[in-house]
Amino acid sequence: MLVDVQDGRATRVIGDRADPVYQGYSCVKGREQHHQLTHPDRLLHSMKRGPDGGYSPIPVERAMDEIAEQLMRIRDDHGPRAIAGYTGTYIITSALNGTFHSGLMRGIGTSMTFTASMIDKPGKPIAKALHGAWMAPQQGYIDPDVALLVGLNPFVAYQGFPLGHPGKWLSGQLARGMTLIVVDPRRSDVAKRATIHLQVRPGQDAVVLAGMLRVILTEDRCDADFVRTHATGVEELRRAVEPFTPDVVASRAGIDADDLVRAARCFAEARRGYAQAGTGPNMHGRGTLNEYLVLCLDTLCGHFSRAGEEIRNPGTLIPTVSAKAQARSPWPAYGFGEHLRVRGLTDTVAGLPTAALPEEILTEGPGQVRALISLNGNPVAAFPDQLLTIEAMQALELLVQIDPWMSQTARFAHYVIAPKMPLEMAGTSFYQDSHLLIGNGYGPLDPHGQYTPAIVSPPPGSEVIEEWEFYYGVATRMGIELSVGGVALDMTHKPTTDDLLELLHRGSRIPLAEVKRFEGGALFREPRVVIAPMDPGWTGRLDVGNAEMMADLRDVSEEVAEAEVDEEGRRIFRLVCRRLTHMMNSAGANLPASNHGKAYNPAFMHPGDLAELGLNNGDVVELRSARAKIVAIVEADSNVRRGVISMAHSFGDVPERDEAYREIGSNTGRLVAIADRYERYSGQPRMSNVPVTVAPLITAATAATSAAARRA
Ligand SMILES: Nc1nc2c(c(=O)[nH]1)N[C@H]1C(S)=C(S)[C@@H](COP(=O)(O)OP(=O)(O)OC[C@H]3O[C@@H](n4cnc5c(=O)[nH]c(N)nc54)[C@H](O)[C@@H]3O)O[C@H]1N2
Ligand SMILES: Nc1nc2c(c(=O)[nH]1)N[C@H]1C(S)=C(S)[C@@H](COP(=O)(O)OP(=O)(O)OC[C@H]3O[C@@H](n4cnc5c(=O)[nH]c(N)nc54)[C@H](O)[C@@H]3O)O[C@H]1N2
Ligand SMILES: [Mo]
Repeated sequence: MLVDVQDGRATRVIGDRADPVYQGYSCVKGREQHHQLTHPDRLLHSMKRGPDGGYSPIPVERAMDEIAEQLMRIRDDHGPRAIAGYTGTYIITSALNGTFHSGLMRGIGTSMTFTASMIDKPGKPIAKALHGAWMAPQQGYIDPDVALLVGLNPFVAYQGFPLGHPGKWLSGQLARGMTLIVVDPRRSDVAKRATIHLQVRPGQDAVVLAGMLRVILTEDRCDADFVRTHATGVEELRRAVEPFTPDVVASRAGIDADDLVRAARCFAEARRGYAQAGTGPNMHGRGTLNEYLVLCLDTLCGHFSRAGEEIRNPGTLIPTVSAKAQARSPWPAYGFGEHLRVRGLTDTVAGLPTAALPEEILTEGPGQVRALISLNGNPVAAFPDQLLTIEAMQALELLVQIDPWMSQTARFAHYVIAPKMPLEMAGTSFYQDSHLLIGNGYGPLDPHGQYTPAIVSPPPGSEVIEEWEFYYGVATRMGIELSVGGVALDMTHKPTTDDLLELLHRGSRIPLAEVKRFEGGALFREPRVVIAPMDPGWTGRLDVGNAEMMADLRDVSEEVAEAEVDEEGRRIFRLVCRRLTHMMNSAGANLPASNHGKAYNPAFMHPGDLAELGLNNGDVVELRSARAKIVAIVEADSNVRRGVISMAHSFGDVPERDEAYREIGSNTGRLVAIADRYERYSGQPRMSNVPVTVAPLITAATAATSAAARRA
């Protein structure tokens, strides 16, 4: 990005055309970020809640004194497990956040650390462990002849295509002859450009993917050599997908049988390609199975890079990866480490089940969580089952929220620590590289690295700190030693951010000092990394027939359709997740221009459904699930499948503020019940494909009249 600075203030942020990855492309949230630095609502001081519930500024050193003291007391009285940590999506504000947060938790002696990944796509790492992994990159974004996107939308959310300009990339690939297959109940931005769009009924992804696998297996369209050498479990998979004939899939998923067969053939015929699943298929209670079936598709088709090929992006600010053209057999996915006290849930390769954190706070007895340090996330806005989450936040003896805003969660916190924001801190492109390790579909195509110094100072008169400084300050007071990059920190003389970044990137493929020489970042192609051949006698295999996954498939094949009307004869709709361009989950509401005057999250519905319900665009309705109800404003969108309501999450606030739905939107997480079809691996409940009924509340016409009356 290019930032204009006048009199020490950032006045404009735009994309940098000279940047090799983004080529000038930027998203509206990035372009408007400078408005946040001086926004009147930004916290310029840390805050402490008083006995009356009101907040007043507190010097941050004193806040750290008090927090450290309370943490030590809680640990002494109840043991380290009573202290938990949570990190959310804005962890990417600094490359140092993850290291410092987990360092403090380790020092405290608790393993109760939770992340947003577990209410996102936990199925990805869990499925990978059940399936095994190729020890070199997948073909992924490099010259694919086919791309299969299951419930994700790169034009808005920037996942599913390589980092950079999504439209330019797709146009280039389509011109090369790539086939784009999209599976989505909504004709999303990316579905509009698809070669084949399977506009499925939500919640039926496993059915569709199993159907595609069945076509590929019965028509012998596998990459036979690859499968013979590197995979096992094919016969188990063949048996498990047998019930998913094209006709069964067509009737269950509400698509055309011929389209399914065509999609499967296109996918298998392509020489190179990739399949990727997004939040859609991860949030309806079968995320792990869906991710597993996606991996099986790529494995059967041999979509992996081979010996002698060069790794196009071996990472820049991470140690050099070694790559071999061989399979790593599966490894334990869950069932180890910390055992939660609820629902038999355990630690997993993706982390602890975040959906169960509120229950861990509310369940009495030894080990009960009493303190929470919440960094870069917003539980009250984003967690499934908002009402339970609120109850849990209220029950905490100590809640520390690190947030530049009095967010939904900050308003339950005992202390809110006011942080610096990205343009005020030095940083590196570390997360780009660390995301490469997640697997197919993350990170830039080419090895890009960047260091940026702080661009502006925080507003005059403010007292804001970098997130790591909070962790360092608390650790010092608790007598905990922290380390970065394996090097113990001097806990008496505070290091600088640059010192710490040096440590974090120790041993990286490109030394940080080298990256720093290129203002605005550069590509670092040398030294190149070539994929080595399989070790002699290597026996590792990818498993496409994992017993638990096959059992889950059997469950799916036996599932009976859920009711389409409730006891009172009201039609049941399916509320599905989606993202909006101007928001990043709960964040972005205070960016002035980007919401085009619409601060709420509309409930997008097909015009035919609106007509059937006697509703008009802009009418206010009540959406009711088995768990709770919210108020929403409907908006006609013919791209949404009939029977589906498409609505963004993390809007709205506590029930007391429900009346302000037009100004702050409504919280879809409130409609989610914590134990509704939750996954036994990740504990993630059904957060999409939620059954809801729709009841009219206020017509658009009445709403306009009363708004006019209010103004008058
Ligand atoms: N119903 C439903 N629920 C969902 C989803 C869904 O699709 N449907 N999606 C899920 C997904 S995928 C995710 S990842 C989670 C997200 O869950 P979270 O990560 O917990 O939620 P965010 O809203 O991303 O939290 C970001 C927080 O960072 C704060 N913040 C903003 N800027 C800064 C900054 O510069 N510094 C610091 N320190 N903080 C900052 C924001 O104010 C906000 O409080 O939500 C999940 N919840
Ligand atoms: N602008 C913007 N960008 C973001 C975010 C944001 O809030 N705003 N959030 C970030 C985060 S935390 C994440 S995790 C990523 C998520 O990135 P994506 O997963 O790409 O998220 P969405 O754009 O919501 O796309 C999900 C799609 O799934 C579809 N869908 C819903 N239910 C189903 C289903 O049952 N089956 C199928 N096949 N599809 C279904 C929806 O219609 C939607 O088009 O985006 C990130 N980027
Ligand atoms: Mo996410």
